[in-house]
Amino acid sequence: MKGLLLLAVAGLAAAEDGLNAWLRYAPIQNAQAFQARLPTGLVALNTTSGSPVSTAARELTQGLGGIFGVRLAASAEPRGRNAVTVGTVAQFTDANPTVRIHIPELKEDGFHINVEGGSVRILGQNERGALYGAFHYLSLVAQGNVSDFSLTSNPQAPVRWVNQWDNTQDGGTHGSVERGYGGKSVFFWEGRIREDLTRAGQYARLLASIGINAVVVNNVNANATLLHPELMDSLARIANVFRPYGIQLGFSLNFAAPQLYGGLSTFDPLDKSVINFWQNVTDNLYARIPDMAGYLVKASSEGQPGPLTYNRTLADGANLFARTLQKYNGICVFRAFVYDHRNLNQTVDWKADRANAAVQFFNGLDNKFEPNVVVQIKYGPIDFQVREPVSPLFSHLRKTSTAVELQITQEYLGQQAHVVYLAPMWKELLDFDLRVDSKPSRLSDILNGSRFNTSISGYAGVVNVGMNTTWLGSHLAMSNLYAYGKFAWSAASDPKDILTEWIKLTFSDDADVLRVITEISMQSWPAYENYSGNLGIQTLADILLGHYGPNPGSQDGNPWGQWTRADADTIGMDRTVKNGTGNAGQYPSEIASMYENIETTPDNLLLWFHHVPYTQKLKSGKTVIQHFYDAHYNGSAVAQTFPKLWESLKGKIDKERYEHVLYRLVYQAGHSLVWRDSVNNFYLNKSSIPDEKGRVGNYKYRIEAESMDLKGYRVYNVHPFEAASGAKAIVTTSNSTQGTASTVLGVETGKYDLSVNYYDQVIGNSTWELFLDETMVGKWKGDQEYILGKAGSPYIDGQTATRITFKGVQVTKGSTLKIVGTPDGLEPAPVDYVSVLPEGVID
Ligand code: GCW
Repeated sequence: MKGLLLLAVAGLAAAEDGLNAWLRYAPIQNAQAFQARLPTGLVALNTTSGSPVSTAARELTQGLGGIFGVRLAASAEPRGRNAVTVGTVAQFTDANPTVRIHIPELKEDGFHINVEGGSVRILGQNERGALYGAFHYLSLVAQGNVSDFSLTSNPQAPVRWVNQWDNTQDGGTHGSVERGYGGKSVFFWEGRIREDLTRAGQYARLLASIGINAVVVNNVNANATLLHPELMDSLARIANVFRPYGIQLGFSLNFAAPQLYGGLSTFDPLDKSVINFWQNVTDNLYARIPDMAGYLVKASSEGQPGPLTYNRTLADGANLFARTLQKYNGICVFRAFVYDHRNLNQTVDWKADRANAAVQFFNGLDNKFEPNVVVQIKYGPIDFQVREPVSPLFSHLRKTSTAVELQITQEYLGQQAHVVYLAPMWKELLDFDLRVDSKPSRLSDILNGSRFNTSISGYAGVVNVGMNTTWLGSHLAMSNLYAYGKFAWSAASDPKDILTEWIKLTFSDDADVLRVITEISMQSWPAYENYSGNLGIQTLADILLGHYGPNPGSQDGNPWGQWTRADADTIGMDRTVKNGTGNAGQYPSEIASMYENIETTPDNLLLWFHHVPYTQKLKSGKTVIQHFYDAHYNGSAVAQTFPKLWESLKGKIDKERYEHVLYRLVYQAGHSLVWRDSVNNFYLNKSSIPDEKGRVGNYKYRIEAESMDLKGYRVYNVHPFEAASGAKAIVTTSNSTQGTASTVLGVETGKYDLSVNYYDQVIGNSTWELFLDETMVGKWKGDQEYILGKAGSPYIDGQTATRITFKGVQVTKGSTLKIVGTPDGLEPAPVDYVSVLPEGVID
């Protein structure tokens, strides 16, 4: 114990792999000083193995043991003086018929905690609530809060789900987890459910600790074969692993399963045989998993089958499943992400708009849904972009329960290779007042059911963890999962407070650790927005490939409808009623008129709602184009500060996590420059309007690889052109030829930072060596695909462009800089440029 404490005080926590995330139960500073105020006994009001209350008891034992070195002994005394008592209110009353306790009203899953010295009472409205209470208590004491208190906490909404986009098979276009950056599925492998579900259980534990009550385990792009009886049996094994944590299993359905799997000639939702098919499926699932949460359905969306195939409505589709679930109290969550990705044509139709789709498809259906249907709506009208207005559909469905779909996996937001703390964005969305019927109508009040009096509304988070011990692929990304749980429990949560809590639990309460991680995280979303797409233009990622690196041109000219309509003079989507797609008119009148007018549209959504000249003046007085240039410079400049900030924590974070995070922050700093230059050069090229500050297109510290003396390397025209400085890179002349690029340096003798921008494709692991005259400065491999979980690309493009920097290198005037590239597999050791930077300069 003493040893442990010393370790904690010195801040030298042992190496950690992230598996326990915020549930580390690490010793805290001064733990010994709290001993007198801690319970020594434990009263579990239900000791049945597998019950959430027994799980709570186990956590309490483990937690108090880890944090304080206390050994809780099972106490026989039902009131538990100097003990922690955990169970439901009813269990407590049964065990103590003569004792009267006053507890404020508890809602389903709510809990009450009362701490008086070492006597601690944790009572839930149900067993799940008791478990939540235990986790809450442990979180407080793990943060050093052992004073007397009494608190009651109720969730704002009953639906607090997570969605996993896990495929049954690895491979294909999306691998084991669609848009997952943390490794393979924790549930499925080779078409079956994993034999070893340890990680599924650990996941359930993490989720329970933040109040999540259901997990949809398979991708919304669902595989019908999961309906095989043997696989249903195995699904029940997952449910068994979840149950002790109060987590229910949810299941995604393939709308065409009656045909694909059941051998019927139709999947028409009104067809009798189809109805029977689904009832049978539901009966079979509930026979195995009596407490199943329900279904999640993606239908008539992105090529997925659905009711529209038979000219039936979305309500017909949702009700089909909802009715089969009613006798089991299950719910059918039906996604609103419905649009036509095949026929939208921006060239022929100025009014075509994917953002309009959801309201159009759900038009007239508000009173048509069965009561156990929840419509799950992505926060914005398009698709998880860095900035979107709240989806107008939330103001149209007033008799139907709705859930907001948030995305924890950072699909368009850096794929966990960039730090982007999302809670501030969610907070803005949840606080947004839609002014339905000119009355206060905050999104959060629609979701908690109070605004429209709906009973099963709530939250859905697309999480996509994987087998990686970091869960999401990056330690810092886990603050997003933590924050998601907190927001699903209470939208009144504060992003910064959540972060503070998470840092204390995940790392330590050291003042520097708190300051640095807070600073990085709180700046990360604005910085990312600035370098990836601002003024509401969307994240300008490659939308046809990985949704990751910059490719502004990929937004337009295809039916996916994530258009910018950028041409030589103008940019932005005209979504006004008077002249555009009419999308602004889908909002309640006060909001509609705000977005209809340029003057009242906030600058950060200007290009979402308006099509304007590049010279349009913003409220700041800047033009749109100059704002672009400046924002991309500012955002990437902020990202440059992250590695240095993090380095100040050396010795205060265990080595394993320290190195892991540093690697990513250095990568992010480099890739943010790729973003900056790609986007800025793309719009410079389009608009021909120069940057007032002369930066865009002028890089005085750079030596373009294509201008060096090349042997075994040749010049390569990069597509899209803006993914390379000067539109060109170099590649080896064959995939077995070593290439050399050299140049004589004209800079004055002194210390410089040498940055090499190169491309790391997924088709090989080339080696690069950098020399100054005959001295090697550094050698590295193109192995990022094994380290960063982001989507890989086989191309030389904005997804693979990356940078390595060697700091403080002594350079002599007239010396020769040489890069030697050794190709591997199909990767031709590509190089874009070298920057010879006076120390402190980044470009
Ligand atoms: O954002 C898109 C993703 C798809 C995803 C789809 C959806 C599961 O690129 O990978 O499919 O949204 O939400 O259904």
